[in-house]
Formats: sequence, structure tokens, C-alpha cells
Amino acid sequence: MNMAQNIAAGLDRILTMEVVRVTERAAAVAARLRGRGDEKAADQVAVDAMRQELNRLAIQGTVVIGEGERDEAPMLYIGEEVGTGKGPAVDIALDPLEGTTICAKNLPNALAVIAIAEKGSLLFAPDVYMDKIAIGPGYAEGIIDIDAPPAENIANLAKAKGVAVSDITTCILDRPRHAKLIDAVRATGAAIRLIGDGDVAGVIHTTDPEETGIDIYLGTGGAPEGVLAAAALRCTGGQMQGRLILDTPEKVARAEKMGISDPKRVYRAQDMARGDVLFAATGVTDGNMLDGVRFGRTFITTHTIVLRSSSRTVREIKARHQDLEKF
Ligand code: VTB
Repeated sequence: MNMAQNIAAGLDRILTMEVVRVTERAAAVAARLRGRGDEKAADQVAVDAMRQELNRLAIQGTVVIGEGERDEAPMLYIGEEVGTGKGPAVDIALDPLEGTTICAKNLPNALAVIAIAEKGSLLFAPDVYMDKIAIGPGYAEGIIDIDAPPAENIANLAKAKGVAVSDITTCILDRPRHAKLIDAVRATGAAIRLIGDGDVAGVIHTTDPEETGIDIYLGTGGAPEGVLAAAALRCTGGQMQGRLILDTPEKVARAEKMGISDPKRVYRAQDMARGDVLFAATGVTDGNMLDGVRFGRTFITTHTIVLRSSSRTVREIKARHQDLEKF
């Protein structure tokens, strides 16, 4: 396959390996500030590092899910052009430190995350809440429904998995707004893993229940995080539905500006990330799927997953960085 054919078939394959450096570096610098109680500082270094590495990639990239609008986010803002400017035109969704509070407290599952997609194929989601439901691969389409009661979704999943409802573990963000949801899930007899932050990881964990112990993700979290999680699920398989929570005229108007005409629309993973997409996440703190960064005497170790939708390849990359000056 020559280069032109390669690009025509989706994203350039070389990017799959190149993108690893972007999350590795962001994770490594954020990890230096693990457990220091300073969310902002850790986020800032991760943003700087991710941007620096992104600008080395041979792409014409546009950030579509980033740190925020240009006026509130000086770097990696929505609309920022990144990359060398030579190479394929791509859209980028990123979160240099998903779980700033997790990192500040050195709790599990803080990640550096990026998704790179064919131009025009990612949902431009405003920074509002999104109602989400997700399960892993291997189930018939339609066994989950965002509009069905949690008991029904959990019962359907248990039946399809061939286990009792009490053997199902849900993952839910620990928030007062989820009190009713939590009661409803507990009433079914299913277990809940309550997480403090980090619902990108929460959704991804459904894709490997044997490893993570999570079968289904439920509840509302950030919409940008929803698009990132959808990008990952496009690559691993699995099902996700999300609906933006546009509960004020101001939010409806904001969404409209971003091209969203139906405020009640339910998006599936394949609606949020449509074309060929690459996804990479490096562990900052130790987690259920990824180890956190380790600082050794002579080297730094990072643990990354890299996924690609067109081939469905799941790569795990453990890197030993010996040039410590870099980080
Ligand atoms: C989630 C979580 C993020 O925001 O999306 C959450 O995954 C949603 O917002 O790590 P609230 O904190 O207001 O519930 C984060 O916690 C932070 O971006």
C-alpha cells in the first residue's frame, strides 16, 4: 500500500505508534505531581507536555474537544491547530489529565488521553453534562437502552452474560445527583463501584470486565469525556449511548452553535466518533487496566493502551524511558 492509499483507507497507520509519545509524556510529567494536592499544577504541566508532543506529529490537527474555549484555555483550546501542518487533516479530542483530583490525591485511574480521528468525524460536544450508559463487546445490539430503568438494563445484561444480577458490577460517579440512580441499582442486588472522578476510564473498564471487574457504566458525567470514551469503544467494540443534558436555554443555544439541532438526541458510540479513529491513554496513577508511571533510579516506566477502530487492534505499550532529562 502506498502512502496515498494508506491515507485513503483511513488514518495513517504510522500515527498509531506516534501518538503514544503524546500521552506518555503528558502522563509522566503529571505523575511527578501525583499526590501533591495541586490539581491545577498537574493539569498545566500535562497540557504543556501534550501540546509540545502533538506539535511534533506530522498532521494538520484541529482540537475539537480540548481544554475549553479559547478565552478560558490558553492552550489546547477548541479550534487550536496542532501538528507540523504537513500530513493528514485530523480532528483531535484530548484530555491531558483526565481526573485532576484523582492525580492530586494519588487515587486510581487518572489518565492522559487522546483520540485522533478523520476530519469531521467527532461530535463537537459542548462542555455540559452527558447522560451515559455503556457496556463492553460481545453482546447483541440493543440490550441496553438509556431510556430504560437501570433495573431493566442490568437484568438484560446479566441474562446476556449468563450470570445472576448480583454478579453484575456497575460503575457510577459518586455524586449527589446520582442518589436515585444508586438506590435503584442497589435495589436490584447488583454491586456498584463508586468512583470519585474519571468516567473515561469508567466507560473503558466495561470493555474488559475480567480485568477491571466492571460490567456496565451508568450516570451523568462530562460530555467531552463522553466523546473520548466513545472513541475508545469504537476501537474495542462495546455499546454506548449518550444524551447531552441541555437543561437551560443558554445550553441549548451553545449546543446549537456547535451544530447540534436536536437537543434530546441519543448518540451511540458510532455517532460520537464516526470515521477511523485512534485512541491512546497512558496511566498516570495506578489503575484497573493501566499501571501508573513509575520513577526508577535510572528509568521511567509508562503503560499505555493504543487502539484503532479500523483494525480493532488493542496494543499495550510498556515503555522504559532512559533519557530522564526529557521528563
Ligand atoms: C466526569 C469525570 C471527570 O468531571 O466527567 C466529571 O470523568 C463530571 O463533572 O474526571 P462533575 O465533576 O461536575 O460531576 C470530572 O470529574 C472532571 O473533569
